[in-house]
Amino acid sequence: MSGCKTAIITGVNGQDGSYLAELLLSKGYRVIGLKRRTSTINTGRIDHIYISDKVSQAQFKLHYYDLSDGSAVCNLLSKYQPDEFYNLAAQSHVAVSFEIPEYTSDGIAGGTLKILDAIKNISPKTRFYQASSSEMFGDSTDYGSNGYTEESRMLPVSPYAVAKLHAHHMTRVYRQAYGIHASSGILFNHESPRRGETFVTRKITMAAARIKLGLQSKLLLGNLDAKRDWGFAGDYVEAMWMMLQQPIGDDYVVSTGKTYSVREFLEVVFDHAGLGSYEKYVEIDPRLFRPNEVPYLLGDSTKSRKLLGWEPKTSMADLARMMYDGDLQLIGA
Ligand code: NAP
Ligand code: F7E
Repeated sequence: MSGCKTAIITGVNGQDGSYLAELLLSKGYRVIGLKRRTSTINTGRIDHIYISDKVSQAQFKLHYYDLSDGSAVCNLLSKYQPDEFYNLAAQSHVAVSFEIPEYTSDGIAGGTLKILDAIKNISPKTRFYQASSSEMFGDSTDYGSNGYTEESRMLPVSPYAVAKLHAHHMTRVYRQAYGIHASSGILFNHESPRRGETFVTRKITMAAARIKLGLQSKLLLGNLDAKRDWGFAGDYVEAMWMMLQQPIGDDYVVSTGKTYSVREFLEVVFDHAGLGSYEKYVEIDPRLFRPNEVPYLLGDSTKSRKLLGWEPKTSMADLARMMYDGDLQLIGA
């Protein structure tokens, strides 16, 4: 396809990959989505794009890929010479990373390095986006009243976060050493009706919907006191794209600037569901506590707001209600 931009997205069938693919297609991009092979079909979040009459086969293509496969990246970069490359693939569950640290680390740290090095050698004009994470701040106390900034000290406390920090620094190294247009988005937690079902927000909204429909009576959870800066994934993919439209690559915090506990998220959902107090349904399961916990996350996205012109549009309460309503419809259908 000539005349339009081409973007490669790893993890295209994940939560963010699906929203980003929609955004880029709406802007006229050709999107090359990379997904790994699984024994059961895992394209539920992108099937609507794949079968849409409005999106041609040439505009949206899928290829198999794995973060461990450097030759696949080289082949795809040679074939497409993309304008932009968004690296969203990851074993993204923090608790799981304590059980499979080597796999998590190899994929995130090693996989990102493979991509950066392939861009340097094969397609150096390709602009690169790395999905960095607020988890990298860990339990660092280096934040002000508005939260962590791009300059705050990072003290990761999980294998996932250490691997993300490796990839984050490697992105900066390739930017500085080789002049690659490479950016890291330090994204704080972002959720949606497409959120994976084992993350706490979706676990809560699905359980509340099932309780409402009489299909479930209890919800087992871990630490209710952890605080997170929760935004909407649909808003956050816009910031990813904006980063790659800047004259040079850089690091950007993307967050709402408001933080709430898991307990507060529960209260909003159970109130919206008309179920009364969550305490009637929630039981604390010690198995769901992590060996290390990130107690508090609040992001200061002043730089993104000023330089990118980005703004979050969705409050935690609106997000919680959107997710519950989506689950009620899904489960009740
Ligand atoms: P997600 O829903 O878990 O999606 C991750 C994607 O990566 C999925 O498509 C998954 O495929 C794919 N993947 C996993 N391991 C892979 C491997 N070895 N090779 C190739 N693909 C692999 O995550 P998300 O919420 O969309 O997040 C997108 C990225 O942003 C991730 O890198 C995550 O770590 C990072 N991040 C997320 C948040 C957040 O709050 N959502 C915040 C900061 C950073 P399967 O479907 O086959 O598993
Ligand atoms: O946990 C607590 C848990 O798994 C949030 C990923 O997208 O955001 C995400 O990581 C909090 C933690 O997200 C349960 O202990 C209590 O304090 O939804 P989560 P996360 O660990 O913050 C960051 C930015 C990423 O980069 C990651 O990829 O909720 N919590 N009870 C629980 N968490 C889960 N999953 N399940 C529970 O039952």
